[in-house]
Amino acid sequence: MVDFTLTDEQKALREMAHDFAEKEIRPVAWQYDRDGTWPQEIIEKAWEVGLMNTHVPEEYGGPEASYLDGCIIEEELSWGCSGIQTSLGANGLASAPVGLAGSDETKRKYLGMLTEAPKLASFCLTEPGAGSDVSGMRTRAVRKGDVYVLNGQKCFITNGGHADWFTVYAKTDPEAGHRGISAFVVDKDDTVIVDKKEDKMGQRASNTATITFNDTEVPAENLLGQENEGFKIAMATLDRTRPGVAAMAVGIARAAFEFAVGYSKERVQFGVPIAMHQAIQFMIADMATEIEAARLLTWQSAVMLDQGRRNTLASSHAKRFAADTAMKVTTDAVQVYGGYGFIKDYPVEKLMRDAKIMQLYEGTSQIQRLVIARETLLPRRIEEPVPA
Ligand code: COS
Repeated sequence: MVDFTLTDEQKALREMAHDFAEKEIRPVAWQYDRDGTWPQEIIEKAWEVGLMNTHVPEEYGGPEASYLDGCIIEEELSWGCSGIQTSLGANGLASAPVGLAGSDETKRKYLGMLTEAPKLASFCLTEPGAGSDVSGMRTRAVRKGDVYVLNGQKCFITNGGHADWFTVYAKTDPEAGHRGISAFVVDKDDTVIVDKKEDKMGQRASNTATITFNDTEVPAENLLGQENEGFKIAMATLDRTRPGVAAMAVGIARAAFEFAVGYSKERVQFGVPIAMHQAIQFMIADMATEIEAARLLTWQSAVMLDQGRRNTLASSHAKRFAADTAMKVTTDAVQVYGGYGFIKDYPVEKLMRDAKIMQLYEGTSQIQRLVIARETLLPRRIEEPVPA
């Protein structure tokens, strides 16, 4: 049976997340955007009420929420501010590879760190020379006795400046392309250098850093899965996190849509509120349809995960469509506001800047199309490193 109705628990969860977004995030969102303020207080409050680390299993101290529940939360918090939600949600990306391929001991230690205190972790995949082309990475991990020694640089790392540990991808066999990458959990220590805090166009309340590993020694037991299995762990991770990013894009789009609807009823031109003009009505109608469609694709990609099914295609559909929708809806919201939309005193230009990153991080809209094209034209059986 296909049922798009949320359970009473899910409705309560949505209400709780919305309430948090409205009371704790919205009142400071535009100021934090302007100043690039790190939302430490909000992180602590969100952790306290259980809006972080939602996928961590109960045995490691988490609430073990479903992927759909995660998406419901992410849409609401991102409606509040997607930059702040990026800071709140990045633990999910960093901890997914641990959940997928870590030993019980590794999970207990590192997932436990996140659930015992409001600590942060970062996912280190991208490098200055390896963005979409993951297998082009140059960070090296060399086994020396009981440790791996890591050297290299990762960039655009969310929460990098505040993380206590990192999931890091490095070449263990540089000649083997994607089959020569391994994944590790790395503790923050003196050999892990946070080089740079990026000054970004949008999502300015999130921290984005460059991280350099300088002869960083990682205990061999911190290898995730098997040696040279890192590429597949990264891909399986992104399959699991892209629905959440899609949900965030829906949240941004919904925020812009609500502002545009409200403004169109107040702003008078040619003697009537502009909502009376068909030119505006059609823009509002398209926004409404696209947001609904984006949410349905998002939920589908999450529910497939909850059912234990591989969701590579569905997750790329959702991420691509929701991100492009957020960009279009926020751009049109600025259009509805006219010249005022371009002014920082009004709320929508922030949303348009925030939306842009949705088409870039966790795989650009072009990479999602590439995945969709491959899955459509050349469907293949993909062996995951571990069961879903
Ligand atoms: N789950 C598990 N395994 C997967 C997979 C998935 N979703 N997708 C691919 N694989 C496996 C393939 O089966 C293949 O396995 P074999 O070695 O057994 O043949 C291997 O991984 C390589 O796959 P593919 O040939 O598709 O790799 P490409 O180098 O062509 O890269 C893209 C694929 C471009 C899709 C990948 O590099 C990518 O997603 N890039 C974007 C990265 C990204 O999102 N960066 C954002 C930063 S993270 S915030």
